Amino acid sequence: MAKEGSKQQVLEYLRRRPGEYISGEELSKRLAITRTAVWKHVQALRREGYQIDAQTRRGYCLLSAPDCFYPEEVTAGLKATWLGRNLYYYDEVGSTNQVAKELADGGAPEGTVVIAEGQTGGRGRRGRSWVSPPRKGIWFSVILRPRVATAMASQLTLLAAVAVAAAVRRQTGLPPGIKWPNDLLAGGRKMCGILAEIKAEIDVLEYVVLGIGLNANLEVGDFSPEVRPHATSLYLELGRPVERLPLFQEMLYQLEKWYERWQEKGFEPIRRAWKEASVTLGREVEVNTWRDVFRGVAVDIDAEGALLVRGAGGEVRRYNSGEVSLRAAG
Ligand code: BT5
Repeated sequence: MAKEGSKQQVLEYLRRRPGEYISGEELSKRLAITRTAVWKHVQALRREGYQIDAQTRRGYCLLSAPDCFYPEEVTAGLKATWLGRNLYYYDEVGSTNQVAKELADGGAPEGTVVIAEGQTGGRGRRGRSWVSPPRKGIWFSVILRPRVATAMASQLTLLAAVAVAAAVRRQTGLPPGIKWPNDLLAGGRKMCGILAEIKAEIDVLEYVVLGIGLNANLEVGDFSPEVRPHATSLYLELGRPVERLPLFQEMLYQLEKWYERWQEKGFEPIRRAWKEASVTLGREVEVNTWRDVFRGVAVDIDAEGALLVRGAGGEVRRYNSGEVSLRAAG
């Protein structure tokens, strides 16, 4: 029977010589398998979405790879050195955050990433759900194990927002706006959400699972009717589909870079980048917490990442968490 490992090897050989034909004979010799086995692997790769040309005399040539997150596709050309190297790929899961939490409980190392083409039970904060249709978005979770006080975990949400915004800008040219604490917006609509879940002792973090959902190629009909008026995607904003794989690779790279920066230099560089991309500061906002509702102007985020809101009477309140709605400008 054709082994899975040699299928990967066939792919690696084809990938190493892009645009060139490699004969079935050469492949069978190099991999010590029969030419029939080579042919079976090529057929299997085609079923996975690889376009491979086969010509009687010349052999095989890789024409294109599918736009999906097979680990071998993600790691080929990944600039991140540790984040995303340990990668779990699923065609479909309930929630990548749930899978990542189970892996983290089982001791998975820092930098482990779980990605799925689609989620059947994608989650937002406070039990809300996240629309995650197959192959349309980038739905993934990262396990981090920073040795910091539990109170600092909320900074990771802002860090992720900064990193994802940078990746989107670099790959597509579109600069998303960040709405405190966890949304990326384009044209005033939500394009990306971030869900940080932690496991901690009273004062020390054990791990953080950072769940990130980016609407890449969703069309209007992919959103549920309730979400539709407030949501958008890169496809809808740019008017063309985006390649998800390079975008995902850039997100992993930016997350690694910003995380390392945070560990070396603390929150200040993130605070600066966050403020530059913010669409919250200077705006009239309404903050909802489990305690109360407060209206005022969002004036700043402080050295810990908390939002500072000045009310009509001049009183400034500080929020570590909460729901913020932007009120009409003016
Ligand atoms: C969030 O929650 O924005 C966090 C979303 C995190 C999703 C990722 S995907 C990978 C990982 N695995 C998971 O299971 N989750 C994470 P929140 O701020 O509570 O916003 C949720 C609200 O956004 C919903 O109540 C809807 O109104 C809206 N919404 C749902 N799906 C959306 C989508 N695809 N695009 C834009 N808005 C959406």
